Amino acid sequence: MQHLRNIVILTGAGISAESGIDTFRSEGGLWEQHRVEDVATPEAFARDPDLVLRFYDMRRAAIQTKQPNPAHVALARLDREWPKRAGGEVLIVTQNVDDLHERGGALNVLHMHGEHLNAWCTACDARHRWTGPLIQRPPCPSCEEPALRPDIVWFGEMPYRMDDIYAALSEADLFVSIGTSGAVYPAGGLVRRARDLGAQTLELNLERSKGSAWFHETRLGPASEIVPAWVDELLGA
Ligand code: BJW
Repeated sequence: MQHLRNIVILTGAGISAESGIDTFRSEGGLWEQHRVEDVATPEAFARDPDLVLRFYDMRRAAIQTKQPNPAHVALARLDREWPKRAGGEVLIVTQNVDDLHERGGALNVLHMHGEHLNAWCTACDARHRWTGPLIQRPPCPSCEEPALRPDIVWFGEMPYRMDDIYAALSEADLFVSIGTSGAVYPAGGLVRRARDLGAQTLELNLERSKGSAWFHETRLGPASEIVPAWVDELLGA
């Protein structure tokens, strides 16, 4: 195998499941009988903004009561130690909108689907850290218009920083996917692109994902166990 330097890690809801945050496509993945696909769209927001704002207010409050688990902490350790060990870089590309990677200590985190703890002003385009509710239409701290929405990438919207993600993939020696079903694009297609560009590909998940055939290797189990074991292996512990 080629010398490993740069690692791109894609994470999904499965890495936060053992912190008590529901995944999207599990049994408990419904909210008031709505599928995520029916709430997380600009059309749903235009049709029934109170429903969508309540959904996100509830989840914004909930994630602040959750804690990072051993999988988040292990990736943070890899993020800090790998550059010293191998002279390469680690980039954690997360589909998750919680802040558990950061609270676990990770430094290089790219939130491709946005962040719960940000609000985006549709009047002046400013983004502000936001921990409270939006349902009462608070004014934007920059322009004072009551035009804040969750800073979340909804279906039909462009995920953030795709150019940076594709640039990192083109330099990657290893692409690792953790706790994602591969059901949502373009995230679900990153493994194929990474492989086409010559990276080794590894899947760590509870069960095989939709794109499982694209991975050179799959390891199955709960993230809190298999992620720390993989990081220990890589760092030679
Ligand atoms: C464990 C575990 C444990 C459990 N340990 N593992 C038809 C075909 C193809 C594409 C499309 C199509 N029609 C429309 C599209 C595009 C659309 C799309 O993909 N739709 C699909 C439904 C088909 N995508 C978009 O619209 C995106 N934008 C876009 O495409 O723009 C155009 C573009 C084109 C080309 C380049 C670039 C752009 C935007 C997608 C936005 C997604 N937003 C959401 C909601 C926001 C967050 C929120 O509200 O909270 O993001 S959807 C939701 O799904 C969320 C997640 O980030 C995302 C992915 O889910 P994830 O993380 O994979 O979770 P699950 O639940 O699916 O899987 C959990 C996994 O964990 C499972 O495998 C479990 O086994 C595992 N697990 N416990 C380890 N303990």
